[in-house]
Amino acid sequence: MHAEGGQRIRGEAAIVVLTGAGISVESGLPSFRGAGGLWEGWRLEDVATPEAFARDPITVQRFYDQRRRQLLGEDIRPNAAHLALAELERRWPGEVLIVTQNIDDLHERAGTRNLIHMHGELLKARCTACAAVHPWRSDLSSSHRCAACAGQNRLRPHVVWFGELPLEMDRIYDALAACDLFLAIGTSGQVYPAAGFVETVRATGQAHTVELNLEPSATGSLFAEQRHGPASERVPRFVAELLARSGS
Ligand code: BJW
Repeated sequence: MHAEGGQRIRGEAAIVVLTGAGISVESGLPSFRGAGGLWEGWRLEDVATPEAFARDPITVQRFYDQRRRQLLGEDIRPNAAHLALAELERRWPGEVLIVTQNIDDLHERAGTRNLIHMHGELLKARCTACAAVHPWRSDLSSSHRCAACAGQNRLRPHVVWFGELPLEMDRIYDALAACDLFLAIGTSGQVYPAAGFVETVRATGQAHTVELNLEPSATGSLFAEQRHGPASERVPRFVAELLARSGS
């Protein structure tokens, strides 16, 4: 760990970890941007905005149906990076909060408990009439009814599209203001407000900031420390260093 920031990180330190699509790539789920990314073959405006859903709900539902089926496939499981973060939460004496932009459930499957899905969850559906949120593991269609209000053709994926407010922002900003270590893992730094978290943390002047990503992200230069390489290698190594430091 970088000497300057690392020295401040003791066992009681509060840690906030932001994760993005890159942490799930080695589990078999594609990231959004770049070659082979999810947006290849789809136009962002056609699948990830409320306007797109209003205009063409069938196409949007199909995009999320495909991803839900993929996520529930037998070959998809948490990788060493998800497991290392769950171990960090179990063993670290201070507070550890994972804030994920991902809508998959791989952090939960790895055993993480203190978790915020700021962009929602693929395995849930939300009623556009009464706002009830339901667990959902199958395809979504206009024939489904909301179990709470019985409205038909009202269910949408429980995800946050462009132009919508991410979830639990008050809790996230409170945690960012109070943390001693901020880690960003597998995110391109192109989507706000998550891309701005590193600046929020730096404004407090307290926390050490670390980026763990395959390559430098759009906001990489704002971090005090950067380590590049695949998450399944970088994250377990970083967590092992932290745990060794705390004596846990
Ligand atoms: C690896 C790896 C490996 C690969 N190991 N690493 C102009 C300026 C600023 C903001 C705006 C603006 N115009 C509009 C906005 C706001 C807009 C925005 O940011 N737009 C940008 C495009 C400019 N944001 C919003 O609208 C948000 N809402 C909002 O701002 O509300 C107002 C507000 C105000 C104040 C406070 C709070 C709110 C909502 C954003 C919703 C984003 N939704 C999506 C879809 C969710 C559902 C779904 O999954 O389909 O969220 S878009 C998509 O991008 C998804 C992701 O969560 C998000 C971020 O992507 P991520 O995770 O970074 O993935 P990638 O693919 O981009 O990067 C992966 C990285 O991993 C890469 O760097 C790889 O190198 C790396 N990698 N393999 C380690 N093995």
